[in-house]
Amino acid sequence: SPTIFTRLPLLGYLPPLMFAAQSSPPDPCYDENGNPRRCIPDFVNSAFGKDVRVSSTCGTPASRYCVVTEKGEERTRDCHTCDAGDPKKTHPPAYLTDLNNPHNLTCWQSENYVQYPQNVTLTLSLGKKFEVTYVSLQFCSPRPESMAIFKSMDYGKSWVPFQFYSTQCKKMYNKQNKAAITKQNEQEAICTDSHTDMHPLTGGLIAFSTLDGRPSAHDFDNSPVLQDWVTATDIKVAFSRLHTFGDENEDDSELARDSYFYAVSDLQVGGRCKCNGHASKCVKDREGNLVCECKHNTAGPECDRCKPFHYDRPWQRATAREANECVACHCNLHARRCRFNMELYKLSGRRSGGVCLNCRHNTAGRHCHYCKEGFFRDMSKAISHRRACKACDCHPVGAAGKTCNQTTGQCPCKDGVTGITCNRCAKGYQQSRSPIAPCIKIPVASPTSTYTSSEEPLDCDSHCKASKGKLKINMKKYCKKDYAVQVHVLKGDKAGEWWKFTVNIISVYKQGEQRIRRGDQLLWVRAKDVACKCPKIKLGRKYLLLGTDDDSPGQTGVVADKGSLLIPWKDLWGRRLRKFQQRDKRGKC
Ligand SMILES: *[C@@H]1O[C@H](CO)[C@@H](O)[C@H](O)[C@H]1NC(C)=O
Ligand SMILES: *[C@@H]1O[C@H](CO)[C@@H](O)[C@H](O)[C@H]1NC(C)=O
Ligand SMILES: *[C@@H]1O[C@H](CO)[C@@H](O)[C@H](O)[C@H]1NC(C)=O
Ligand SMILES: [Ca+2]
Repeated sequence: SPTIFTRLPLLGYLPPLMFAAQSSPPDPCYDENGNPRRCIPDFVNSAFGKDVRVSSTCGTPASRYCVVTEKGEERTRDCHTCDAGDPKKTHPPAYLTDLNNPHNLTCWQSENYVQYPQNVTLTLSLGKKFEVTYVSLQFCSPRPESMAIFKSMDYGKSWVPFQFYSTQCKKMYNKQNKAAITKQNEQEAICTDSHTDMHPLTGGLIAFSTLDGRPSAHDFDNSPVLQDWVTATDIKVAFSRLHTFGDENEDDSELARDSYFYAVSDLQVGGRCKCNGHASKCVKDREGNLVCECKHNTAGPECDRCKPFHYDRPWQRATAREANECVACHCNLHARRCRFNMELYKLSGRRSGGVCLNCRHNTAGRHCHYCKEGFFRDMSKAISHRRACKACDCHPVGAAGKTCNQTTGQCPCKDGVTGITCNRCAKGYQQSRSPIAPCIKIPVASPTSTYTSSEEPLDCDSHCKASKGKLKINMKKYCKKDYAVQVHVLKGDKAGEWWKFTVNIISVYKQGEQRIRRGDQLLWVRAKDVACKCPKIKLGRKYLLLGTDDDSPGQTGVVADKGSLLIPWKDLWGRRLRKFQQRDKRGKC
């Protein structure tokens, strides 16, 4: 059965204690080592000083009322005036929640004879969620015959009953008298007639204790049902039926009716500002709303969620054993936002579920813990450094992709390309004009080198097939070619896919379409042909060259290819070639 307190703590009107400016009290939300621990706001009378909306107040216009007092067996009436305009005779609703001085009771009072089915309601808005431990009313009139206490958790939009009082529970509220509360119905309001004792006739108390008789009350920390049950933003008291001592029918005179009203000297709602164990006090915010001063990285009017960027694990109410503080996401200083992922949290063994959003400074990953594509780790800096990730800067032509090795920064280079960004040709390679193969192997048959290197293109045999056995000269070969000259090879330069030799033309034995003059000329040979040694060409040597007219890659010059004859010069060939020349002129070719 609900407890009826005979004495209640006088709460909520203590003058604030003055702390010396320099001695700030320790934060109850953290222990002496700075570790978070559960903290709760002080237990207060949350009704104190608040406005109560009432549906009936005497005094407008001024009216007479009489107080019944008992002297032994005899009841006498003591009559007064209620006058809203006279400060000495007024009984406004403010007297419900003013300072409760037992030596000078101030009472709110209703109009006379607001009898069933009329009712009188008192509505109190707490301004935010509180965890209510008790609701008490101290009466100046006799206690009502029937009354109900309701609570709202949504600022008065909807109401649920907290408790009923009646001598006729079934009839008034359709409730069984003193029904048992079990684990299955812990959020059930019960009805009781235990307040009906008539003594004292005035000054009686009705106090409803929200947790009394509820099975999980001893384990409140672990009972979301009861945590919810005691939560309220608003409290409403409805006086449904006056106590008329059974005499309303006998004596329906004005005199009798003047004694029938409700009067209350003190309405208390004892509880704590609801902060879920994450705040030790509630304060007014900028808009003047009462809010928890949240700690443990929580936020919201009731510290009922994690504050931004602290989503590494789910929000939880603090318990006596565990503060359950919200934990910041681990983003290595590269992200300002994150979200919680339940899957990852479960996978981590319920340790960490935060996922960083919008990693900055070119980082990527759940914790912004590696460099994004196209960037690599600068190991000389911590991962949390703003410049921990450097751009790969892979060369647009030399690299095979834009992504470099995360640790070394090495870009993927195309064949023959080297350098961390793939910006150089490797040793033994030369730049080409091809974006596909920007560096090609320098022909090993380089005229400037000796023929020692065995590295030559793999397909030289087939490449050079047609030019085998061409070291002899005869009329037939002479006739097939467009030109025949004696050359002295002076110099050779690589030019892309070509070799550009400077040669001195000593003699001209045959002319093609292009006029070949004696003197210094350019001789063009494809790099591939040079690399395969067909023709085999060395600087400083003299050769007999027989070739065909071909467009040279330069503006001028002679072209030789694998089909050309390039034969080391022998002096005896001078006469033979003159003969071929004569025969040619006679049309023998
Ligand atoms: C009692 O309280 C009322 C209202 O606060 C005040 O006006 C009055 O002076 C008080 N009387 C005494 C005797 O303190
Ligand atoms: C009070 O009575 C009115 C009708 O007079 C009814 O509509 C209302 O629901 C009652 N309030 C409560 C809280 O019982
Ligand atoms: C990056 O380079 C390091 C060191 O050379 C090597 O061990 C690692 O496998 C490379 N990573 C990738 C993805 O190639
Ligand atoms: Ca009062």
